Amino acid sequence: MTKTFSTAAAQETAVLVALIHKDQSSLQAKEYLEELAFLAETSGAKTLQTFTQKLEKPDIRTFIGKGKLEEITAFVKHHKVDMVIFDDDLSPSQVRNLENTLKCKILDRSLLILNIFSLRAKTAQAKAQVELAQYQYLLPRLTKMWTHLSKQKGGIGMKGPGETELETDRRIVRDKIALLRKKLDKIEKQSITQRKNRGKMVRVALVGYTNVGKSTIMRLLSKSNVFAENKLFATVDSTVRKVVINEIPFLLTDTVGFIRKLPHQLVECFKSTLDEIREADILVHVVDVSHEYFQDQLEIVNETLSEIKAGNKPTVLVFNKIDLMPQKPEPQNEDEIETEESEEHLLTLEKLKETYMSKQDDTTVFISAEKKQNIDELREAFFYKVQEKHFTIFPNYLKKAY
Ligand SMILES: Nc1nc2c(ncn2[C@@H]2O[C@H](COP(=O)(O)OP(=O)(O)OP(=O)(O)O)[C@@H](O)[C@H]2O)c(=O)[nH]1
Ligand SMILES: [Mg+2]
Repeated sequence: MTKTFSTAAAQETAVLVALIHKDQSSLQAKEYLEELAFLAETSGAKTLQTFTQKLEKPDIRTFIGKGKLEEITAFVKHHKVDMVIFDDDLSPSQVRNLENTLKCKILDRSLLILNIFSLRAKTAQAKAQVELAQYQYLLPRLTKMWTHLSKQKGGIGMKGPGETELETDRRIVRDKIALLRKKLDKIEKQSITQRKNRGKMVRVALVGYTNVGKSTIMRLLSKSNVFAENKLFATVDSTVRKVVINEIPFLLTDTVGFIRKLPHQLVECFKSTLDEIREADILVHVVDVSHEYFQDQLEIVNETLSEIKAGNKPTVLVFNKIDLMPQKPEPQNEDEIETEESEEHLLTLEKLKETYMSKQDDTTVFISAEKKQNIDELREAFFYKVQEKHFTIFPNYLKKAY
């Protein structure tokens, strides 16, 4: 299993590792590693090789077994690999032991995600939130060995707080955490006031897995210049815009994307950003229907929404990127018999529409934000959902047709 991505001159190199066990099939491990490679790429690292190992449970000392570790060590040495990234969280002692053997940077999925967030955060609030999460991640790992290695190696996973603080003791990190908490409390108070000042307007939040097209939809509907790109976590700060559809105004919020195994430190630190979702009247759950594992992503988003107590809200389910779906083949001539292959094609858009539109209670729309397909239907769905809520806030308001 080798994955190669476009190379830049001084790009750091990475090797990825995942386990296969009773709760994680080889197919899932493959899927997670593909995503981990995308995370590494977003961070600026080139994946040279991926390794998997069947193990009932992670080795308490080195996460992977002895033989596999030897195999990876030989690869790392031969290719002068900069870092080994594990798909699951490692304990501080596992990191130490692995560093001793592999003699390169050891990262786990959480650290990689934290690193991307720290590169992306723009507002003072997002910056402080990420910094707090990084310090909390760091605190239990603050050991002499880690300090020693981190001082030698810069780059991915070693930036942000810690580079100098690592040399000092835990108390300084704890003080930093307390300070950041205070700073965040202050910002939080300001944003609560801001949110109150927004008046009674209906509030809609775009939610979904990372890279599904939330910001692209935001840009389309609010005609604003929200940042979108084909990388994970393009958005980590939430943006609010006023949108008017058929004379009904509402507030639309673009939010941070979700991902599986989202570091718990981040969820906790992003509380106020997630409040935008919790306090929304309506959720617009965006799904990248062209993604091989979109159903898993949909479930992960639903689980995360429940975890942050934002499940059970009126929702518009938007299946985006339909332009990337295989189309139903046009029959060449009338007598053409359906082959197995064309049957398979039927599991495309048509089948999906049938399944989801009949099954879900929520409003479901299939669009392409990029190619502007079905956008009228999207506006209509927004309009009816917003109107319902608007009606409860302003009872004298007369219902309109779209
Ligand atoms: N082909 C195609 N690409 C799309 C569509 N919608 C968005 N994209 C692309 O998908 C990528 C991600 O879009 P974003 O709008 O940044 O996605 P996001 O959900 O905001 O992502 P995060 O902020 O990272 O969570 C970008 O490269 C978009 O151009 C679509 O309908 N079709
Ligand atoms: Mg975005």
